[in-house]
Amino acid sequence: MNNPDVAKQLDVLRSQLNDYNYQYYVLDDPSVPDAEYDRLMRELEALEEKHPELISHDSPTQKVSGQASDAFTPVQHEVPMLSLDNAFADEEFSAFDKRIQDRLKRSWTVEYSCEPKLDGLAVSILYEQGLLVRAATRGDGQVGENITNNVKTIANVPLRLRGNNYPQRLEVRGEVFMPKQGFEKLNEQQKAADKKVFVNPRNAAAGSLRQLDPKITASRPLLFYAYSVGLVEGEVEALANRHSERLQQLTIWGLPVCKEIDTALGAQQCHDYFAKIGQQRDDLSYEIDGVVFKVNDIEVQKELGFVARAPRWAIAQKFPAQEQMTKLLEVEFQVGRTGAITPVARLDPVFVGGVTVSNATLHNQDEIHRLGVKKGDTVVIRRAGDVIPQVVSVVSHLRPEDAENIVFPEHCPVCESNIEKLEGEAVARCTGGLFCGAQRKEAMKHFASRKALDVDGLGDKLVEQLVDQKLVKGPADFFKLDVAQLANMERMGEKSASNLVNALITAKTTTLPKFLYSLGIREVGETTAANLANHFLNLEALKEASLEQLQEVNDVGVIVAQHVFHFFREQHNLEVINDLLDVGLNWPSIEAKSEDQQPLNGQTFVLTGTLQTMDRNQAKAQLQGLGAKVSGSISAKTHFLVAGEKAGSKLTKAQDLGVEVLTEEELIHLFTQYS
Ligand code: I6G
Repeated sequence: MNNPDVAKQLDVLRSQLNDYNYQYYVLDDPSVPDAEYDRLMRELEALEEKHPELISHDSPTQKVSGQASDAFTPVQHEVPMLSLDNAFADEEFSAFDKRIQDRLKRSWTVEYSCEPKLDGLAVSILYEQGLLVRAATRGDGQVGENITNNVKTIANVPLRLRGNNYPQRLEVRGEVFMPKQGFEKLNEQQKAADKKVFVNPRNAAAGSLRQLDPKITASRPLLFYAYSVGLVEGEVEALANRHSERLQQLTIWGLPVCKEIDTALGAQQCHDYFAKIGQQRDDLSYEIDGVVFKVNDIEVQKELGFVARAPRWAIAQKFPAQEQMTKLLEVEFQVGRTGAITPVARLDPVFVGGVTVSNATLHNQDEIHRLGVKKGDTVVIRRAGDVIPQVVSVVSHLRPEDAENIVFPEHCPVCESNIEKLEGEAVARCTGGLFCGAQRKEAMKHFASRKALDVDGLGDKLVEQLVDQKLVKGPADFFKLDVAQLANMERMGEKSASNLVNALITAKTTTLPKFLYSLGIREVGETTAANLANHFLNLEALKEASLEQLQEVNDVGVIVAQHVFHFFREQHNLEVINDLLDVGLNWPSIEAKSEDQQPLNGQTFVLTGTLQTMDRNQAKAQLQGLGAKVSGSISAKTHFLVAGEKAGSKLTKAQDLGVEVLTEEELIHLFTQYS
């Protein structure tokens, strides 16, 4: 091939790859699987290797190249990068809205652009004639640091703008961040490699961006969302005069913008937007710490101008902080239902994530070690959403001289049995089984809980009292309680006691899956209990099952099979079961499903990507109901892969192995066919 032909082929490949990248990152609508993208990329790399003289600066292969020669050298911002004023409540936002109206001496309903405030790092990216020529940190707002080669490696940052009507010089500003999932994965890798783990996605993003070697940045899952335009030169008229439309325009030029951005008329709609984003916060794929509201009309923005270092036309309304510092006073060791010993930090109460927190989990011994935490330390506590508060780090320079080591106990703090930690397991366990008061109490709570026997009115607090007062020793004892005994308990009266006795009578008739789940066999959750019941059909057959037979059940591997097998060989577990049958626990027998009720029997499915009309658990349950086995990983034995949106490596593997791939539509079709 002569050079003009190669140049043409390179052009085609580059433009195809740029299109795919744009569809994936900006439009959120990929048209080809990742494997196809990778294949084209390899083709481009090979061709460029043969013809290095034809490599262009904006070739997709150049994202992970470049030297760090100008890394961190100062960059003067031609238009200063300002900061934002903050509001911490709706009233403060309303006051801001009123200030705007007063200043403009007009009474009108202001239109705002509403944007989630991503918890990342502000950066400026300069495009000249459409080519990315420089990227810089915000720094002090006047002078930042050059991070061009690092920013070029960010997957969704275009090296060249799309189209041709962009201004000759265009500075785009936005946030570089690390999505939550990428952050979790990176920390797992760091842990496995005995490297430093990052405290939160923001720190991970900062650490990843400030690397002298851009290859390290390239290996980190960073993304960028544009939030405004800075310097503009030439063809200024190409820019819209509403901020929200400008953002829209940036996407047409190939720049990614956060999908949750919206506009609102007046303060009330802004309050509503803030509340809505607050509710969605935990489900967003990235961390945010508030919402930025900007007057949408650019002319009005100009009229309002700036005060000190912040614009008068924008404000950041913040959520309550999710991290706070406090003192770790003491560590207690809790014993769970399966004997797992969890160290719990008792804290000087602190207001974090919207509530007062006085306890936080330290997970296990390895975590205490990893954090290097001592009693008396000042620690950073994080509470996000409904997740149990965590100790995320130690503020080491505040360590007092009398800080004490945390000693993990060798004996159970409740029953004094030995504590054992199996090779390769992070969790240490009390070996006392149901002889341990703590394990018994937790097992009894589990038995009465909603997904198990679901006894109305038998909540955790009441179970605790009944166990503490030795009125119940095993679960069968619940059914022997009378109204007088129950009426004596705290916050109980004749009426609620009598209701509870009736609820216990009703609960005696249950189902085999619920009964199995209620026994609290290790690793046997709701789904496994249902699979065991549907496979063995009755309790006797399950009790007698061998390890091999147990492993024939959907989703039951060696470990679960061992737990089930050993459970039914422990005398005291058999006594618990017999006592329950003696007090009258019963369930209707399960009929074996006929062949045509199990049309997918013998077929193995794997689910991947995001499904639009159902969640993966629903799809899994439905497939299992039709007799299919649903596995977590692809192998030559897999019959079908159901690929939802953004299916990744599993899809590639399925294609490599020649496994049939079904779309969500085809899966739904399958369900309707058999319903
Ligand atoms: O620091 C910021 C974060 C997010 C911003 C910002 C933003 O918009 C979503 N917008 C402006 C105008 C400024 N800082 C100055």
